[in-house]
Amino acid sequence: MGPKLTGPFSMKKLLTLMVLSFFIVACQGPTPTEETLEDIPSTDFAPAIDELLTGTADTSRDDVTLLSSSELIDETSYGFSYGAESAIDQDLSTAWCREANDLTQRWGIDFGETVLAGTVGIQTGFARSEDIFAQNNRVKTAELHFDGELVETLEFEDTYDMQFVDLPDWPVKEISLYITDVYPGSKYDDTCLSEVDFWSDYVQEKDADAAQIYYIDEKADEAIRPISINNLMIVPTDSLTYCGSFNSKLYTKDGDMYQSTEENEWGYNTVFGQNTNEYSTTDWWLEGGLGAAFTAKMSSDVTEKDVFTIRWTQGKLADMETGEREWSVYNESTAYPQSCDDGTLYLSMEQPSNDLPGPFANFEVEVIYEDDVIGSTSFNFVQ
Ligand SMILES: [Ca+2]
Repeated sequence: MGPKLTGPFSMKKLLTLMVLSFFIVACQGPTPTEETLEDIPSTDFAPAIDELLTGTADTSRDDVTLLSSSELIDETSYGFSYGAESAIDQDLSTAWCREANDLTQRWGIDFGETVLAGTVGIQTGFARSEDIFAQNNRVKTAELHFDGELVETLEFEDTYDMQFVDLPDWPVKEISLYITDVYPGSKYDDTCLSEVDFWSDYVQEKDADAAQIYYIDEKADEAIRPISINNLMIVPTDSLTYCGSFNSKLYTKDGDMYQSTEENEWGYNTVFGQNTNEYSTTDWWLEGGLGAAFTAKMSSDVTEKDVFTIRWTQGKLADMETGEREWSVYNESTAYPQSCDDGTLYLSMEQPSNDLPGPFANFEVEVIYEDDVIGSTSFNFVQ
């Protein structure tokens, strides 16, 4: 049985076996048992440092030092991190991304000890999804450096699959990749590396499918995604027809529908929200408490699996003189986007029918994704 270089105990075994070899050659004596070998002090036979190599699997991801020439700054409010550590977190949705004007384009790792690096699995772009991958640059060629010396130039295929490279079988403490060419993104000029993985089982087994399955099963649901919504509106339920479209000539009153007029019998015009915190005066009239629905067109990054929370708030008129209102949340519900024939996604939900606020109540709807309010709209009555 050969030494398996997987930990301190194995190291001991390695030493043990080296000692064993020495004795077999030098002494021609009987083969010692494992128990007697354990008693032999190893200090007399200390091997050179390079003979104490461990595989990178013995080196914790937490103990390595990462090096990068630059890191893209996230200028959105979504919370992306493009740091070098995003390339070793077993998560295809995160990536090290260099600044666009970075000419060095280096990502490196210092293991803190001399190792045999074995196989590395590289996801050559921003791999949160295949679409995002294609929209951003993918690494085409990169110089591989061992401890500051050029080893070879790696050439990658333009594929979403994780690609595997058998690294040279010699001791190394610090490995760097210098990106020298890319396949251009269809939409963006960002160059990213989602993974440079020395550790995972699927890397050792060179199994790109397993890498993908691990991502989908363990990480994809938690991925930060740039979810946004537009055309967020509150409309009368009766007017809502299909996938966010509605009949703009109808309004509701006492459960009946009417053709809209510029001014209803009480002299109210309707105001309802369109986009966040914006209002537009239209022909609509919506009786407080009856059949309000909201509808929102979702960004292309949303899927039917995304879960949103819809929070309805009412602001009852507390003081007719001052117009002061009392705001309170009266419902929160879970909602999923619906897929429409034209390929778009819509999110819509009718106002819950219980505990309806009466006339002269304002409404507000907030759309919440992973605890963040990502959009809101409201309507009120104007006298
Ligand atoms: Ca990652």
